[in-house]
Amino acid sequence: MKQVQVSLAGLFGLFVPALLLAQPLIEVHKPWVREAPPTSRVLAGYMTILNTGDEPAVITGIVSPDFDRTELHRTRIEDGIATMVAVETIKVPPGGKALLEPGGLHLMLFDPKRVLRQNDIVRFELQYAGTARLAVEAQVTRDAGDSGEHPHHH
Ligand SMILES: [Cu+2]
Repeated sequence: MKQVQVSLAGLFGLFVPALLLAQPLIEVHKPWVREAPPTSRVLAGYMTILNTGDEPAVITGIVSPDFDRTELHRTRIEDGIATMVAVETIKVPPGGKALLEPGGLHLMLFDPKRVLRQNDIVRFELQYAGTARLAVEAQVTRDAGDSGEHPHHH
């Protein structure tokens, strides 16, 4: 009897911390949206997504009040021609990062609900791990260097 109780306590001791760590921890660095002509119906967004947690993070998309529709895209170059394909998810391993940058992964932002000019702020929520969301503010700028930020190394 005594041995059973001890082993149950041992099980709980392992199980409870695992539950507490189950949520991935996501950070977004240098979010920006490329400035486009006022008549443009589609814009591109970029950022670095860091997973500082112990669990893999699966990014499933964004929701934004500033656009009718958004997708996750990847640019591919085949035979010297760049094409874009939609991707369902972006997976970020524990301790790893995903780079959303020109020529690679990016947010595709369709039908802006207002004219977005340089230095305007675009708001969106990054969706990951099923129901988790992270609020992000991205500056509209000509290129990443315009934001005056540099990558942080820790
Ligand atoms: Cu695209």
